[in-house]
Amino acid sequence: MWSKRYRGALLTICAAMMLTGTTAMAAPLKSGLTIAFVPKQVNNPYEVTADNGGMAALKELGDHGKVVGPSNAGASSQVSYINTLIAQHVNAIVIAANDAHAVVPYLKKAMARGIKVVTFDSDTAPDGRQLFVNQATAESIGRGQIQLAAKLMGGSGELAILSATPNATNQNTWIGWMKKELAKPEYAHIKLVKIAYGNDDDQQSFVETQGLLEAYPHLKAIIAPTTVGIAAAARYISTSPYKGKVVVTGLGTPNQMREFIKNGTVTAFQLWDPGQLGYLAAYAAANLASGTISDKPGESFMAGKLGKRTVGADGEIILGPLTTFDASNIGNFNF
Ligand code: RAM
Repeated sequence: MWSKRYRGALLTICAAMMLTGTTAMAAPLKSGLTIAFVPKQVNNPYEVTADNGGMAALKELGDHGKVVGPSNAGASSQVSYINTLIAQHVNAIVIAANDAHAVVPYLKKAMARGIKVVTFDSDTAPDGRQLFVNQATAESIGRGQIQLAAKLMGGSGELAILSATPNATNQNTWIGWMKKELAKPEYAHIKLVKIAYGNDDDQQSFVETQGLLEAYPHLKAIIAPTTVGIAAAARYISTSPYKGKVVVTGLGTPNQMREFIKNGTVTAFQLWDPGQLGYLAAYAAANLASGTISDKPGESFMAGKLGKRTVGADGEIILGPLTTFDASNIGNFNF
């Protein structure tokens, strides 16, 4: 039997542990902060879901959230919005950058005036922000896309990539990892023939798909690592003689891809939950603006329903692993 003294000591330790736990959970966040989300473009369903996730988090926290941004993903399209947010002196800017460098001088100006800057989805050069909330590691996304495409292609044939804009930091980083994965001997029979850019514009992505199929009559697969591109490519192929012959895969939202899985144009594609990405970015920004974290690796914070998150190297915070969607699980997702 345990002695009375031993039991007493145990109780004290448990109480101390509970207290510490409670203190960590109830981080002293400021409330009433104004935090602005600047998406790549406001009319992209992926970005809308991400921003909605951010707004939901800010509501939970008692902060004021707003979304402002351009309708095209051009390199400098976000600059005027950043300038306005500086003039309004918001507490934090959460931005999916359209270019790694074009926005940096303006974000630096914001930071110099005490505005916290968090990138999410698409990063800037590291000096343009304090934290980057990344959907998954760029390596896992890039390699994962090739592994899935290779399986769908049966291990051989010509492959093309239909990307977003030529300057998109996220797509370019993923494509870099795709090339590294393709260099492995197991992909010796897969040839990357072209990288095309649909600029995250539906119509342009549709036309680029047509162009790829005309230019490469033996094309076996298209990877579109953009939700806009994959939906446009699938739509083009769904009513063409290539349906069932040319593989279309990449990164897509289940809601935009559902009909193409159903009609057999697409077998499988990948993504993460964009709503959760925005949600995590909002919590990171609120913590940064409250001073509960800075940009130091190893610092952690509570991100509401997503639990405890930790700042990694270069101020990067990772949401989680990729999900692969196909006919067996797409019904479970609604975004
Ligand atoms: C598009 C955008 C976004 C990207 C997704 C996968 O919606 O380019 O930045 O993360 O696709």
